Amino acid sequence: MDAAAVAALLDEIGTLLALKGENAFRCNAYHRASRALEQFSGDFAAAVASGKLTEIPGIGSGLAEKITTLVTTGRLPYYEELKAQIPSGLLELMRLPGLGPKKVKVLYEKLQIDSLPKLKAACEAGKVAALSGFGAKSQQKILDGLAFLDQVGKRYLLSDASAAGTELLAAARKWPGVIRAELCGSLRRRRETVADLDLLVSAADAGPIMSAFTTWPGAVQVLAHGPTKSSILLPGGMQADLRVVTDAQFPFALHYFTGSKEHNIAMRARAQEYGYRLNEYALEGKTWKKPCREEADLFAALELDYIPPELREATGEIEAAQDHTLPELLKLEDLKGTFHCHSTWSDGRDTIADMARAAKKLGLTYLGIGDHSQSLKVAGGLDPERVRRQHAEIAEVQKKLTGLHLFRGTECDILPDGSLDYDDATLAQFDYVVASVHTHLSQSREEMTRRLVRAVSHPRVTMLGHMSGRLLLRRDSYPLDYTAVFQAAAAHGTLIEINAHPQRLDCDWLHVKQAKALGCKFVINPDAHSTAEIGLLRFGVDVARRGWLTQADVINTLSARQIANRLQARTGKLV
Ligand code: DGT
Ligand code: CA
Ligand code: CA
Ligand code: ZN
Repeated sequence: MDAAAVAALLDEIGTLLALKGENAFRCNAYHRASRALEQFSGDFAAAVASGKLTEIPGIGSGLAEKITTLVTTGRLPYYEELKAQIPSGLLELMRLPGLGPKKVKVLYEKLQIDSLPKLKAACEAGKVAALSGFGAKSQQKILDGLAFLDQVGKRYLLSDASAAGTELLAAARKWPGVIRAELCGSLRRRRETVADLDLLVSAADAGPIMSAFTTWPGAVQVLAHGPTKSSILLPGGMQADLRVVTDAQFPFALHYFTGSKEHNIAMRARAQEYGYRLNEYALEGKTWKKPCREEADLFAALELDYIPPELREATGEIEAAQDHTLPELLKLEDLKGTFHCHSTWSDGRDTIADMARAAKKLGLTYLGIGDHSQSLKVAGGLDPERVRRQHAEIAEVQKKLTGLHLFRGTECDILPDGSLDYDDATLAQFDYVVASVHTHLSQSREEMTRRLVRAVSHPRVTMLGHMSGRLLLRRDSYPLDYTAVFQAAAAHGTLIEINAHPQRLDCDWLHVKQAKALGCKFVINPDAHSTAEIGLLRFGVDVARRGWLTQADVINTLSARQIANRLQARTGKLV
C-alpha cells in the first residue's frame, strides 16, 4: 500500500467515525493525517520501515501504529470493525451536495435511510422536508442532486481511473506469458470520467493470464471468469475488464477496445468502402487478412495518418487523417510554466517558497501565484493591504531563487454583475489576473452570460478561470451562452483557462474545440492548492489534446521571458 492508498483509507475512517457520532476532534485527526500523507513527498515505505512516521506533522503515535499495521499486513482490523458497524449505503449518501456526516446520521436515525433509493422515496414523500434542520429547500436540493447522480451514473474521475489503471497495467506486464498489454477504452482516450477499465493482453495461451487476473491481490471480487474474457471489481467499486487475444490480433483489438464506439463505426464503414471487413480481430478481404504489427499499420492500410486516441470521438478525425491535416497535438513536455496556483496566503496548504521549489522540480521555469481576492472570505481572500505584503514576500522568495520566475497574479472573483472584486488601481499591481466565478452560481443563462462577457471584456483580465463552474460527478455547469463568451474573449485577447484539476477539467474538450474555432487562445492551470497538485497539469494537457490544440494555441508553451515581455507591452494581456 502506498501513501495515497493509506491517505484514502484514513479519510474514510474519519468519515465513518463522524457517521458513528464521534466527536469532531477525533474525526478531524484522521482527515488531517490523510491530508498530510497526500502531501508527503518523502520516501513513505522507508518512513514506515524505520518507524519515523511520527515525524510527519499531524501523525501521532496511535496513528503511526495503525498505518504500520496497514502497510505491513495489508489490513487494519480497526477499520474493518468500524466499517462493519456502519451501513455501507451511508457513505454513498455523502456524494450529495449539502449532505455531510451529521445530516446523513439524522436521516438514518430518524427515517432509517441507508441508500440513495430510500432517500429518493423519502424526499418524494416529503418526509425529509419535515425533519428539523432540513426544510423544503434542502429537500429539493437533495432531489436535484439525486437526478444529477442518476445522469452521471457510476463513473470515476480520470485521475482515479488513471491511478487504478496504472497499477493494474504494471502488474499485468509481469504476468508470465504476457507479450503485450495496454489499457484501452475511455481511459486511453483520456475522457474526463471513466466507467470501467479495459485491459487488453496478447499471449499465446489465455488460460494462465485469466487465472493471474482473477487472483490478482488488487481485486476485491471476481465478476466473471471466462476463457478469454474476465471481469473483476477494484477496491473503490470500479470494474476492470480483461480480454486476451493472440499477438497477431493485438493491433486490431487495441484499436477496437479503445473506441470510441462512434469512431469504430466510422472506421468500419471506411474499411467497407475499400471492400474490407474490420473487426476486433482482423482487417480482411474475401480471401486474405492484412497483417498489421502496430495500430499505426491499421490506419495506414486504410490510407489514414495515425489518429491519436484522444481524437477518436468521430468529430472529424478520420477526414483530417485522410487529408493529412490532423493537428500536431500539444505534449506535456511543451509546457514551460503555469499560472493560477494558491498558497498559504489564501486557501493553499503550502508557502510560496515551497510552491516555487516544487514547480522547479517539475521542470517548470515560471509559476504564477494567484490567490483569492478580498470578497471570498471563506477561502482567505486578500484585501489590498495583504496583496502588498504578499508581493513583498514574492520578491523575497524570488531573490533566493534561480531558474524559476514568479509572476504575481490573483484569482479575482467576478461579482454577480460581472464587475471585479478589486478596483482598477489594485488590479494594476498584478502581473496578470485570472477572473473566476465562485458565488451566485444559480443566476439565469442571460445573467451569467452577461456577467462573464463583461469580465472577459475588462482590459486587465488576462484569463477566464474554470468558466463552467462544474464539479465533475458532483455539480453540473450553470447554463451559459458559450459562443457569446468565446467571441468576447477572442475580441479582447482574454485567454480561456483549461483548469486541469481533475474535479473540474473546465473548460471541457468540446468547448475547447469550439473556442479555438472562434479564435480563442488558451492557458492550462492546475489550480493547485498544494505542491503535489502542480503536477495535475497533465490532466489539462489531456483536455487540450482532446480539443485538438497544438503548441501555438496554448500560452504556457512560451518562455518566461516571452511571457514577461508580452505582459509589459500589453498591461496584463497575453494575446
Ligand atoms: P466508458 O467505459 O463508459 O468510460 O467508455 P468506453 O469507451 O471505455 O466504453 P466500454 O468500456 O463500454 O467499451 C470499450 C470500447 O469497446 C469502446 O470504446 C468501443 C468498443 N465497443 C464496445 N461496445 C461496442 C459496440 O457495440 N460497437 C463498437 N463498434 N464498439 C464497441
Ligand atoms: Ca471502459
Ligand atoms: Ca468495458
Ligand atoms: Zn477558483
